[in-house]
Amino acid sequence: MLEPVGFGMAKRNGCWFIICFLLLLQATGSWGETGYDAWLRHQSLEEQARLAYELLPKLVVLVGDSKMLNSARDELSRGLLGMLGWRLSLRGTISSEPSIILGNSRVLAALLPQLKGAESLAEEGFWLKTVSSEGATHIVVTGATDRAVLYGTFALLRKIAVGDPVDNLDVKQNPYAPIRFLNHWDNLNGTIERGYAGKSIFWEKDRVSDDLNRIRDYGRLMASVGINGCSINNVNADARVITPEFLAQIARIADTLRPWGVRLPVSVDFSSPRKIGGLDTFDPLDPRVAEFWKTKVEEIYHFIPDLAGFILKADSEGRLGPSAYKRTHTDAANVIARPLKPHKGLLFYRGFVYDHHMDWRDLKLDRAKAAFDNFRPLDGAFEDNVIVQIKHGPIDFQVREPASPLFAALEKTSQAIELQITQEYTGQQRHLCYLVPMWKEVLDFDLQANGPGTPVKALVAGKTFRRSTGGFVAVSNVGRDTNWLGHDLALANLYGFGRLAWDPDLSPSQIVQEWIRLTFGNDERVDKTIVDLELKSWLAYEKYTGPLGAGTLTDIIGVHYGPGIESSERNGWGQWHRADEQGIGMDRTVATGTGFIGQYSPVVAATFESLKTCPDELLLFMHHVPYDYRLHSGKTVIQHIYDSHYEGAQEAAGFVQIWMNLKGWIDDDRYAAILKRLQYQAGHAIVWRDAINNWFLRKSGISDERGRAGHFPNRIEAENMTLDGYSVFEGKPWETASAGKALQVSSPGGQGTASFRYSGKPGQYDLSVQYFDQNNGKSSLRILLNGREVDHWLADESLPSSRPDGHTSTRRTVHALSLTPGDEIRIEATVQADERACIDYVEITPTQR
Ligand code: GCW
Repeated sequence: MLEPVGFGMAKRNGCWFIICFLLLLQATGSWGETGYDAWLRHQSLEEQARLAYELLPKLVVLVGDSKMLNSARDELSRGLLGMLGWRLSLRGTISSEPSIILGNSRVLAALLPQLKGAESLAEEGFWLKTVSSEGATHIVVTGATDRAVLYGTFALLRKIAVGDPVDNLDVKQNPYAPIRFLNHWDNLNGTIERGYAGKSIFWEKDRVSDDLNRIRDYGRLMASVGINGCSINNVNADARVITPEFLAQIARIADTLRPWGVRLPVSVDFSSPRKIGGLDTFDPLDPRVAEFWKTKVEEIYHFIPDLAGFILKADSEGRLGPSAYKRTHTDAANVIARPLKPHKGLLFYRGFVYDHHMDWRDLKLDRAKAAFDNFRPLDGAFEDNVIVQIKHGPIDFQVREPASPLFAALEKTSQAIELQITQEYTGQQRHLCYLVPMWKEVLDFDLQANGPGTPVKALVAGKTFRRSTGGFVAVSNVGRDTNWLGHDLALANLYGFGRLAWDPDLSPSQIVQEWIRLTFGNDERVDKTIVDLELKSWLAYEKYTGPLGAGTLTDIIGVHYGPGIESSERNGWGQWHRADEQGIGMDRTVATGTGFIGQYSPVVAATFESLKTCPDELLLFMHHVPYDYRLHSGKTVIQHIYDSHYEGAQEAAGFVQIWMNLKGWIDDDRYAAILKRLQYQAGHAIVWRDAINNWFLRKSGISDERGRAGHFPNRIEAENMTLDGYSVFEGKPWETASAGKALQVSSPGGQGTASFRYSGKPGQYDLSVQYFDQNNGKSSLRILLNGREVDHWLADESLPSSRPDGHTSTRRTVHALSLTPGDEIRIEATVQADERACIDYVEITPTQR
């Protein structure tokens, strides 16, 4: 259809009052959605689409009785009421009346012989099947377990929501892997480590949140995409979490999520025996420690009988671990895993173990090698209920990394891949970055563990080496923001993770298309526009942050958000890119470098080792090359750096234009919220572009052959304006302020004015002010043209820094100003608290028509 949402039906019916009503809603801006329902809006279908489902039975028969089955029935009722406007009748027995039958196959197969074949389903696999019985046609939603029935119900609803036919159904689906978990890095005080959408939904002031509704609704979202486990506390665990006081509270969350088929694992502190157990040791080989874990596990299962197990981060980033007693990771894992076994509990042992005090001067040291070096020698020594949970790349969720070689190196140990939905290094949900294409590349990457045909997905799911368990984990970190992740479009990552974990053979575009239809409706224009944006977003982000595998060139020892090119160097954290005057990149070759490449199987290693075959996008991850080294594309490295940053920032600016095509086609609230984020992103992409290009220009001394880097003809540096109450300061790091300098109001609580006279050609221009919106105050700013105010605003964003730097640099644009030479442009600022209304520059560009 080619009309804005809601209007087509109204016109066809000639219901002018509906049109008027919608217009009124639009005019008052109340035609909006909050994003809370995410992809489970069950929004009323267009009349035409509804017709296709007219023959669907209006009776639901629930065979069996369990919380999960009840969830399935309730969701079906809610969904069909929302989408088709029907109130379903409910019954407990199959009759000659057509019905939608929900029940697990153990019970149903006895009643319906047509369900022969259900035995081939995996534990959580479902079957949607149309059957005829006693002259009536039924739709059966079944599976081996009630959880499977729940998944099947959501699958049926999804079909209807996106307009797929549901007659003659015979759809069987098994999940690809048994483990499909989310992790949350929530602290008991309600803060979230690397969370970008408000406080914890699980915790508040050292207690489990009183509001369990939000958690229940989250459970519903998880179930709808097949997520079957969810941890609720940080892997940097607080030892108190397994004391009775907390266990009683966590049990309430377990009760809330159980009807959605979601089980809890709890993150534990390895030094718990000492911290909360009254022992003077946590040595895993000490019998008292073993006894502590045994008793603890019994106690926990008393509170939560279906606990999924524990997660353990040990010997990593300052967390205590077995090394304190010169013990191994197997000693540590097994002492906890053993008592879990009788309860079918799992121990997720994190593979993210590395030394963060490495000597950066030693060119042979390499953090990327750590996971393999630590765990490969222990393969076969773990209890079989231990899962080594491995981050997808060898470093840490950078914008581009190769697949971790450890996946192929564990043959006798179960494993899970750890992905990150929360965009720690990929724009923190202020930037759009659809990560499914990145995950997909990693999952499909053939590590050739024992010859070709061993992609990462098969390895982690336990298919390659026939492990009994394994799968997919992602760090979600949703928060209390109404729309869960802060950016409405970031929810495609949460949805996408669930769908990929269920079926990693789905394509990124299939997944996002499905998500868009569920989230915004079935309009083709909306669909195409958002698919386009989402699919471009990761590569655009990579282009303006860290191309060629150098890593996200962010402030790695700080908040991991804005540019901070040198922050990774000259410290022990090991996220080195080793850029200097001559060249850039980590030499990880076997021949001359750290030897990391040798951790891959021979064929894969050979591809990475040779400059001839190493793909450009991973070049600087694997090799150190001079700036004038020519890529396969024919460009030099340095020119690629310049070009890609301009391209990336240009694409980010284009996202705003693309989005603006949807005005009136989706609800106003989400339209405006997304527009605001995209506009911000476009401005911040310029900050990234300039910081990185200027830094490399200065470092390499090689100019941009297209003359852009370091030249900003439309820019008026703030430090060159006429100042009153403002003073100049040096940017820190220098590349995060244009020309290395910016202005701050001189006195706290004071005022400042910066002005200049326009000296260009007369015409219509957009005027952008690049300023710093710190999180420690709310300055007010205005722009005056010849004494007349043309814009004013409050610098009240909560960007992640209290200083004027690459995290807080942001821009405000006034469009279509008529300027003539000699015009006075003045910025006036009044500061509040510790923020100093810092300004970097003004840019004046012709208005695009
Ligand atoms: O990337 C790092 C994050 C830490 C996190 C750690 C981990 C929970 O910056 O915040 O700690 O990874 O995965 O353990």
